[in-house]
Amino acid sequence: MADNPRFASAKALYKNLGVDVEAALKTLERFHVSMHCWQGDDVVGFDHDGALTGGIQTTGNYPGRARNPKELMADIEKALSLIPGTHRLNLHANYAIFGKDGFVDRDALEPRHFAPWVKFAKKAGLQGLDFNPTYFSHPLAASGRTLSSEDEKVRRFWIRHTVACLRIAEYFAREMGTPTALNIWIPDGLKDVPADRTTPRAVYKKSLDEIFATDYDRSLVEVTIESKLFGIGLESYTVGSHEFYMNYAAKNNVLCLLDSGHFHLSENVADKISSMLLFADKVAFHVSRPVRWDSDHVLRQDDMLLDIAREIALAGPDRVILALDYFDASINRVAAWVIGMRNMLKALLAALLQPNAKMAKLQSEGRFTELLMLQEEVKNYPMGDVWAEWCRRRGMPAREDWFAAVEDYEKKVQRKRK
Ligand code: RNT
Ligand code: ZN
Repeated sequence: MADNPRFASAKALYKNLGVDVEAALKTLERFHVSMHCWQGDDVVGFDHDGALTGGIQTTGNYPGRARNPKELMADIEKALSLIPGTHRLNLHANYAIFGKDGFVDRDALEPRHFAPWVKFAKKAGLQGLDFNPTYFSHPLAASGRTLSSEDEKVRRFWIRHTVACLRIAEYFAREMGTPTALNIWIPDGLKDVPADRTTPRAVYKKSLDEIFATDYDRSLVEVTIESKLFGIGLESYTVGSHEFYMNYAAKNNVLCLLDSGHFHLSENVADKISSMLLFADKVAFHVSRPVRWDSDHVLRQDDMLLDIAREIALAGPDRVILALDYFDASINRVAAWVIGMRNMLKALLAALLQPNAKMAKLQSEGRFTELLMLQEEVKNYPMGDVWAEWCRRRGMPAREDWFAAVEDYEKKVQRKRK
């Protein structure tokens, strides 16, 4: 079949620039983004009735929050039907599904509590499942300390929880046939100026050492550790800081996870990637959008995202573990997923459609005027026509017409949840 005229002309323009559009689309297909289940229900999960704690917060009360596994799965399925590509689902331990034999606490979770998710993932054609132990919204996290707790009973509970999660991650990987990323983020910190910064970090290091002393299959589970700058109510000190994890990862053969909302606002997360990858096989991401603080807004195609996507695209699909992490409760939650996922993919496509080798050569030859000129000119190339063609090939709505499906779903399904 002949290419549609807009795509054909875009392809010719890119060719002139030295960019192979079909090759870019092939590479784009190899990025499997892990979509975070927790956007659908405001990070509540299914294992408690209490508030969301741990220094994170959702704001807004748009109608239609998913309240149970069935609703959440239906919403995820609706979102996936509007997102081109083959992707992954990122689950948290508090999304365990308790059947007839009832509730178990987080330290006693087993693969069987996640069997319905595996069934769902296979049916939805997902590429794999990723996992996160949940160290927040739980009575034993109320002190603000989990794996760094100096209360041995509390610390032991969270160690058992993490080991249980390693087993569940192995189960996901075996079932899905792709490795599972298991991401550790603990909220531990202090509201006010610490008297002792060392002890909590030393305790936490000991806990991680104890966890990783258990055998787990490293070909199935890729452990990532996520740093943070501060949390709400924990503004002055975070145990799991960037330096803590960067050093821990380097010495213990696990991977760092960079959440783009977890750094000073003027810090450029994109700039970190090339350094990290000189010292590790992979780097993991929670792509988010901080607005004035770690606020977890839906991704926009802003400079931050484009810059991160460019570094990720240059590194290539095999060297990154890519997940999204935001939770906006003020807009339709299915749309929040669709907009964020499509924006991540659009940003990757924009990066892949740049004459990257040519621009690198200009830099190494010191031709900075020409480089600046080219970097700016490529911004106005017809990326949207290539995106539209990719969507068409994948049987997905290309432009704003996807929104009608979300509006319809909101009216017929989400608004009826009372
Ligand atoms: C919190 C971290 C963490 C969570 C999710 C729910 O600041 O970003 O990744 O958002 O695990
Ligand atoms: Zn995160």
